[in-house]
Amino acid sequence: MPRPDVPDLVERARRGEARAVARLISLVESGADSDAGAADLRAVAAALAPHAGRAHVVGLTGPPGVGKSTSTSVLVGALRARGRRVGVLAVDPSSPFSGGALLGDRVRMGEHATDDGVFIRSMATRGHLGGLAWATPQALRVLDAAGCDVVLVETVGVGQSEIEVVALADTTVVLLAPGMGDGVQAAKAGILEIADVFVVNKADRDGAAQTVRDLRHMMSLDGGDGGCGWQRPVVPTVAARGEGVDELVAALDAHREWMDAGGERTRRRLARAEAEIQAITLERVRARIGDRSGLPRLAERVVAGELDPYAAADELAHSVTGR
Ligand SMILES: Nc1nc2c(ncn2[C@@H]2O[C@H](COP(=O)(O)OP(=O)(O)O)[C@@H](O)[C@H]2O)c(=O)[nH]1
Ligand SMILES: [Mg+2]
Repeated sequence: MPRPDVPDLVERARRGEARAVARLISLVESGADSDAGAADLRAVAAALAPHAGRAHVVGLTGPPGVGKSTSTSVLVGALRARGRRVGVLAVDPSSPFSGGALLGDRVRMGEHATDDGVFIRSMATRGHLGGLAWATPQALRVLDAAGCDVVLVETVGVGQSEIEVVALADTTVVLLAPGMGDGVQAAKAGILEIADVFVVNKADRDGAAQTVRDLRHMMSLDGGDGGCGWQRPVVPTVAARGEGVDELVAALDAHREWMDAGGERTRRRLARAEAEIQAITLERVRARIGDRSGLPRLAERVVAGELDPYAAADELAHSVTGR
């Protein structure tokens, strides 16, 4: 297969050409598949570097079924109505598919499919450990460079992905619904700390008002801001009917303004870049250990009592870094 002309693709993506955007995201997704894929990924990363950093990246997380996809879809509508260009990344670490959309999401997003101010993409990890960690930031850069004002990242709120969405987003929205992941459960799951904005979706259901009160009470106990100066709002919504979406957009805009005013957005981006560099480096070290280190021989010497594991680690580190 001929190698893609990456600078040309980036140029076309910057003009908003949907096919070029899709192709670039495919390239970063397949970066782990082969040496050629890795070379393309690096070429894309290099070509995008000067063009990213403008979009407001909003992560939406929460338990399955809480209404993340529905909320994402109504947010797209509300943001488009304000004239903003919107990107959507649906990130599902458990999905066996890649490149294609999750069917439900595609159906719901159908109304936006013909709007050239919207780019929608589903991503999966294909079981690659840490796959999300490197592919998703690059996909975000593609959407950013393509002129998206806002990029919405929907992540299944289970296990590590909650943490990963924080590493990706400028603003993290945690969705809860009455009867599933109420305030107390959420506190146990450690989901409260990561939120910049809370949404209590399914506000048409019994118990929603109580969940909103519980959360607001919890926020008031720690001053609401975890000492950082941002009062974390709790927004009730009925995403299925589009209710509360204007309040949610207002909360997202307010958070972005607060971040820009105090330098928080830059701090978060620096932390994110550090995490990304670290992930890439660790991945590289791991690959070298697998490829051509003397690990099996070192293990034999540890088992034989000739070497302790710390000394063995020193030798291994020396052999993989060349220092
Ligand atoms: N009653 C009610 N149902 C909703 C609301 N928002 C979404 N749903 C429904 O909840 C189900 C799960 O929604 P979905 O957006 O797929 O959740 P996700 O798994 O978090 O992405 C769907 O059947 C939605 O139609 C809401 O505000 N009220
Ligand atoms: Mg969903």
